[in-house]
Amino acid sequence: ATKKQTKPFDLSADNLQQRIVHHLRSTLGTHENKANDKAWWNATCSAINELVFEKLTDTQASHSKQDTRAVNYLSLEFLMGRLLSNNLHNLELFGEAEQALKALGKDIYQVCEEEPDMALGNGGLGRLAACYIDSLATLGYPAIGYGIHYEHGLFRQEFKDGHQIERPDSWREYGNPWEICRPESVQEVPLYGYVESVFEDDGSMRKVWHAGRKLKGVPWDIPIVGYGAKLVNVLRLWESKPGEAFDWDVFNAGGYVDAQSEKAQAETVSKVLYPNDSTEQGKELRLIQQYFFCACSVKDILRRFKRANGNNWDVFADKVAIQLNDTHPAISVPELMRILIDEEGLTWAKAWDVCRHTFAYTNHTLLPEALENWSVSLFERVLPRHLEIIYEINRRFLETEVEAKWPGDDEMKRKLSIIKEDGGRMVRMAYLSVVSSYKVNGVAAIHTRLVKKDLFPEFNELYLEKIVNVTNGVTPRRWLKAANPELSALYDKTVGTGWPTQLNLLKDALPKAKDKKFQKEFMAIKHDNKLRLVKEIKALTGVDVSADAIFDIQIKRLHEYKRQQLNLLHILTLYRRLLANPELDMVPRVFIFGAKAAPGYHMAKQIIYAINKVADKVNNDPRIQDKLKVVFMPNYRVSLAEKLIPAADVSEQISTAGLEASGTGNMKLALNGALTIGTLDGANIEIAEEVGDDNIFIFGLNVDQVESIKRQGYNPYDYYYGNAELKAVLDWLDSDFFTPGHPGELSDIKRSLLEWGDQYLCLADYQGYCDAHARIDVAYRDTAKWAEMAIINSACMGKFNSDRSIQDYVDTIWHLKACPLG
Ligand code: 26M
Repeated sequence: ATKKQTKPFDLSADNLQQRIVHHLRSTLGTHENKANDKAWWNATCSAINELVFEKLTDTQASHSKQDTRAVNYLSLEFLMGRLLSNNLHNLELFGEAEQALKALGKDIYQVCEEEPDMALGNGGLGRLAACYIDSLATLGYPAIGYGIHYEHGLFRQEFKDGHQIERPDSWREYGNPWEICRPESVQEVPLYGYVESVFEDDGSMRKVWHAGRKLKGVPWDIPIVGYGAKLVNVLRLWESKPGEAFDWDVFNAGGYVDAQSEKAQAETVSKVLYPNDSTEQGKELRLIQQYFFCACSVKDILRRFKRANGNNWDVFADKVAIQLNDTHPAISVPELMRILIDEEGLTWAKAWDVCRHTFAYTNHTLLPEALENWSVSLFERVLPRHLEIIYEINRRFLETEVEAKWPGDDEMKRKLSIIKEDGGRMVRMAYLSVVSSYKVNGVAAIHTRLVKKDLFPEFNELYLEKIVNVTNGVTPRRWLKAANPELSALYDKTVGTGWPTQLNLLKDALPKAKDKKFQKEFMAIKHDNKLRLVKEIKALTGVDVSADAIFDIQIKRLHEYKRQQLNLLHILTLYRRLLANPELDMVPRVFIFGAKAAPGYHMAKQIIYAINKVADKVNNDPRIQDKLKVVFMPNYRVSLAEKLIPAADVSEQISTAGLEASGTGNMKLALNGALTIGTLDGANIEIAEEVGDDNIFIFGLNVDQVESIKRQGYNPYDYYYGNAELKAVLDWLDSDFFTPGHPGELSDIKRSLLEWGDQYLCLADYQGYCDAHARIDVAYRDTAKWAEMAIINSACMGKFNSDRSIQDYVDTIWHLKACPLG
């Protein structure tokens, strides 16, 4: 373990106890005798912030002294979850804090429960960003995360009669102890207006953008404590405010009310996180949101660069790497070009050279509907100068690079143009990102292969070596140490305490996978975690479940390609079999779901409704003797994941092959000893390589088979008429069995799987999926064998440490030097 700092802080439990009491009284104005749990949480945060903020200052001083390359991780999403428990673990103060609070009559776990999740993200992409900034700090790399200080994170989900209802999330309603406002680093952001060409005396021409409006970006810093507290980086989140000038003018003209509405408009820009449902509505605001955040971040990066290096642009790319987390921040490319050319006076060639050595882009999805295209007319209105710059980037790209590679090939120019011409002119943000970046990466081996082969085949030919793979990872600090303290203690005892950074050390437990005593300990911990979840399930849904059943868990955003509906078809199959034969010999199963549907995604909401309706029936049917339970946990989020994952026996990773870029929940579940039932998709493939084919339940079509079946012309009716059980469960959905008095309420699901063509091949994979579940039923009965497999899964997850991912980024893309505090 790392040596703890001894001065100037006394980090004993006694001292921490005094600090907590001090903050309770002086910071929060309350007292031990009347403080509620929220106040105790606040006081505990403030107490450890004394240490965190000091280390933050030290880190910043040391970085500006060393001035090596830093990475700027630009992401519209950071799904941080709660910070107290994680910060305590990373400071190695969790035990001391537990003791201090205990002495004050408080349970630390209960105090931690008071913290609202920072839900500034949709799902995988946002949570990955959170794991990566944890790893960057842990490894001691200079890094800043840039994002938006949304007033409302992802909506809170409630169920009403089984339907999803969205409620606003107000994570900062009662303040947030972790953030520091930095008014000294406010940035101004122009929007709208027109571009003027100014001719100089020497005959040259420059462009001046006269903005129609100005916003102000106010930065809020959140300290990111690395494990072992070797350094503290920051996550800088921008809040939008009205620009400095306007409200006075309008106010003086007697327009106080108008000023208020313009203020409200400006504040709208950072008001709410967009749920990823790719609808047309709200497009303009989303573009402004992206530009606002990119403009603030790029200016902040330039300010720091100039402070250290003046106008020595030759070294810019040696000091600055900018990682684009998907195409959402891609407007920062034309923004940097604009500043370098229009404001700093660089030539196009020089500015472009700087950009091409600065930006790198991560692709997170192949789904065509998720690829960002902005209408040219919208761009022209909101960002006229940026559109000109994009045209020029495109012109030079087509006329030099494409022309050199495919001389005279106009079809190729049309195909690769950053501007899509047919069906409404659009800016293709993915093409802009590929052309402007020096590296492009996919997030799992198979995903990267498909990015090269299907998404950007011509770019891959044009730019050899540009597209690389960096397989995703997850932070073991949050997803094992903090979320599963009992299993962590068992590993400490078995392999030593180095595993939270050296996750490969878990392999040292492999020789014990067959050891009866170790198996018992491992499975007893699983059982304890399941018992805790049983209580949570009862509290949140009212459903009674038994910890002796198999806990089979599917937790992820709701999307047809992730195939929660396939899981449902299998549940219906089991239910039918049980009704036909109540004495059926099966290990009791609890199917647990957690998933939010994008508010505008009709079919996703239908699937939630169907699962809830089936759950109602199954859970209240005395005929099946509790052999089957179905639970849909409302409001799935990071803090709920931390309770579900340690209690899982089976991990559902059942996307149509080729469509889940990586998945990261699959890694967290296996790390906590769940066995995967999954397709050969995303990181499942690499998980199978690590644990071995005997320790994972793989089923279904692989990527090549999906491709060939689609080529031949897939017909779901072949499977419907060819499989009596499948036909029966689909017809069942069409009846009013699950929605008494309302026949047809669940018919859309059946229609999507038959009439509408079953785009995600659920019916093709149905039998294989049921067979894999039957294998699970058999395997679970051999308790020793199951324990052995669970241990192997957990112990073989070393590769999926996000520290390994970050080291891959450093080695192949960023080339940073670690600068831990002395
Ligand atoms: C689009 C338009 C408007 C608002 C939001 C969006 C949008 C936001 C996020 C679209 C897609 C978004 O995310 C894609 C995503 O989360 N991809 C996931 O990334 C994970 C981390 O790499 C992978 O593990 C998942 O497989 C992949 O689905």
